[in-house]
Amino acid sequence: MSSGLYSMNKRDFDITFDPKKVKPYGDTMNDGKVQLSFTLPIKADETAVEAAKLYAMKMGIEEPSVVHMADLGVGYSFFVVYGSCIHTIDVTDIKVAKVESSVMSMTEVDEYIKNNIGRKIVIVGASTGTDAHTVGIDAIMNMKGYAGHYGLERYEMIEAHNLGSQVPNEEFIKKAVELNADALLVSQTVTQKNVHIQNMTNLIELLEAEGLRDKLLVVCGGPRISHELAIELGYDAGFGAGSYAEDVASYVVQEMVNRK
Ligand code: B12
Repeated sequence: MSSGLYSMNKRDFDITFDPKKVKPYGDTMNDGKVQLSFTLPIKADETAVEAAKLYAMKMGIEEPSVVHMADLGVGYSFFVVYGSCIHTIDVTDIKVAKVESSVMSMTEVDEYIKNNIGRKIVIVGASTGTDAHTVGIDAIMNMKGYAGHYGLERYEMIEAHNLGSQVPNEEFIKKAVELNADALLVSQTVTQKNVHIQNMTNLIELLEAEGLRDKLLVVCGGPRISHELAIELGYDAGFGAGSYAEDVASYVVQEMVNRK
């Protein structure tokens, strides 16, 4: 009799990982267990519990149980639902557009600039449009950095200018010209009603109209930003959640040298 997690035996489906049919993992392989939360615009009572289960079933959750319901007032209720998801995915066929540069440390980036560019580079960043979220752009630019990764202001060979939040695109461009920027960093957090798409597109259009687009590297970042979206919107690169200053610094300096 065979034993062990990866052995093939009569309980195969329960224990065998198949990259073409991946399901969430709860406490056994392929049990499909997920926990999700959502709000329904109905008052919190027994009917609402049934409504939440019904909705979960429509999302492909088998045997849903409402493990938490909270009355949000004025006819809204919040749910946490637990159950088994029936859907599977094939992970062998996934293609992800990603930034093509090798990540260097802060010291390596400074050395790379000295050896390959020979002058300080200028990076201007902001959270633009109506976006008031500053923590993301600060994480990338501020001297003290984020999660143990120093921000661009700390780099010896980078002159970093953080303009803060709610910076209109016109003002951002004006400042970039004044400072003779090599790269612009745009942070976008709020994506409600695709406001980030309009704002990010507007920046590219303004840069193109002023004949500046090809003279600058334009990079964006934020929790809902992907490299794929960035390219689609006319940016050079995009960085999502969990990026650090050295990721974007490495990209910018290598790309500047590639384009020389
Ligand atoms: C703090 C916060 C606020 C604060 C912001 C204060 C400040 N000074 O920044 C305040 C209270 C002002 C606020 C307001 C609002 N907020 Co708010 N906020 C948050 C919260 C709790 C944390 C965001 C944060 O600081 N994250 C930490 C940083 C470090 O992470 P990050 O931004 O992802 O940054 C990393 C990467 O994305 C990347 N990155 C980010 N930018 C860039 C740029 C470049 C160039 C690069 C390379 C990388 C990069 O690097 C960073 C480090 O790894 C989130 C919820 C959450 N828990 O995430 C909601 C959240 C972002 N807010 C949200 C909303 C809806 C709002 C409001 C519209 C609410 C309202 N109805 O008024 C307003 C919008 C105001 C405005 N005009 O922008 C939503 C956004 C939903 C969406 N996707 O649209 C969230 C997700 C909450 C939610 N679940 O609904 N918010």
